[in-house]
Amino acid sequence: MSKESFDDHAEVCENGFSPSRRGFLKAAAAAGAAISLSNTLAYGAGESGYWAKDLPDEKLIDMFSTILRIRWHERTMADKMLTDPTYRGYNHFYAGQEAVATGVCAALRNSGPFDQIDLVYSTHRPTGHALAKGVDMKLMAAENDFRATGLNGGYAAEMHLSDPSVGFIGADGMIGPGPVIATGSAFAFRARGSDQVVVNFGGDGTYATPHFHSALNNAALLKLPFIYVVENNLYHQYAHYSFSVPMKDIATAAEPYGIPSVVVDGQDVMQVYSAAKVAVDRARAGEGATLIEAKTYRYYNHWGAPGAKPGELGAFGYDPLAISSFRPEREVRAWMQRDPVDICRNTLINWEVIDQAKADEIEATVKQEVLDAFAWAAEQPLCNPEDGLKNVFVDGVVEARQFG
Ligand SMILES: Cc1ncc(C[n+]2csc(CCOP(=O)(O)OP(=O)(O)O)c2C)c(N)n1
Ligand SMILES: [Mg+2]
Repeated sequence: MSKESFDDHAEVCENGFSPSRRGFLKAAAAAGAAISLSNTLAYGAGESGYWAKDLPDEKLIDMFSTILRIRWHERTMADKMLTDPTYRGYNHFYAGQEAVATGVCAALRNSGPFDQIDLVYSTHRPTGHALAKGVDMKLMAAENDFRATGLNGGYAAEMHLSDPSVGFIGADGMIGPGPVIATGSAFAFRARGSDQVVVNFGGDGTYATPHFHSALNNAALLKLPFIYVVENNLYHQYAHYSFSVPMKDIATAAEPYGIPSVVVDGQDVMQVYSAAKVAVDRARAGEGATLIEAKTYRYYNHWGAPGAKPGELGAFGYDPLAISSFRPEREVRAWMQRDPVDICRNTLINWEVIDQAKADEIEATVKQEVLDAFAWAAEQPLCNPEDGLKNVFVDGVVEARQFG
């Protein structure tokens, strides 16, 4: 960042510690323009979505179905929270961000033996990542409602979901430490000579943690097969990201570490897939880490469904959990105009992969699958709260181990 553009931003901050969004974005745009993009990842002759055009029709349809599966899972769960007093589940909803998880996971190896599949480390907002990585929806729905037959016996729920069988190492309620653990896995792959790849998803809120920088530093020093996907949805909890990030594009943070980075439109699954494919190919080839920043937006409030109405997508207006109304309703509606479901559907129709009738048919099938998953989960036995610590501690003595 040039001194002038840094000063621009500093000036905005001086006009009261809380720069207005508009002021911040104006200064950040100037800063962004001054940033050298020499390390920006070149993907497909500069054409966004380039690599996706090579995909077989079935794979593209599969990506559309995944976006829809996430969308209807989130909507159905939000409606359950709003209307069913017996429902225990809760979630940090991922609706609006579906194209990010879908595009990234479509570029990964998601099935096969555990020593061959790629790993995903998720966040406190994990249900989209889980479904995109291949976690069974029924088992996840049961888990989120604390059912004994759920994915993790009903003891994990949303913020501790995990399914190693598909390489979904898990959700993580702590903001920050995930990427450091993820680089540990990437180091193990490198040490073993495996071509597996590790993806860490993190929000814009992770930038200001030491773990973000430690992970990038280690990934660069050790040339790890590691991809950090920053999902910049503009807010952490109820604060705009300008409160903790001094530049417009978090992707530029990779530059001092010598790691290539790219900013993608997180609402366009083809762009996300193409960037992820380039990053995965680099990592598998032993060329090291990549940082991808996906600009995106969440349609619901930070947690749960305050401000939402049953049957309607998104949450508007005042969030009683926030100190004040933290985002303008107009902003939510503007982002909903660039909806990842619509963008993917229109692309597939333009590419003559499907027509509108086929798109409707796929959506109807997905909706039914989601309803079936929630209906199945509701019939499952509940877990025993008394057994909550059963799988937390090991019985007996654990011998110290050292690998030679
Ligand atoms: C170490 C730690 N500090 C604070 C919190 C509380 N917290 C939960 S989510 C969140 C914000 C996360 O923002 P971001 O990374 O942008 O992800 P998003 O919620 O936007 O997906 C915070 C501060 C936490 N879970 N862990
Ligand atoms: Mg965020």
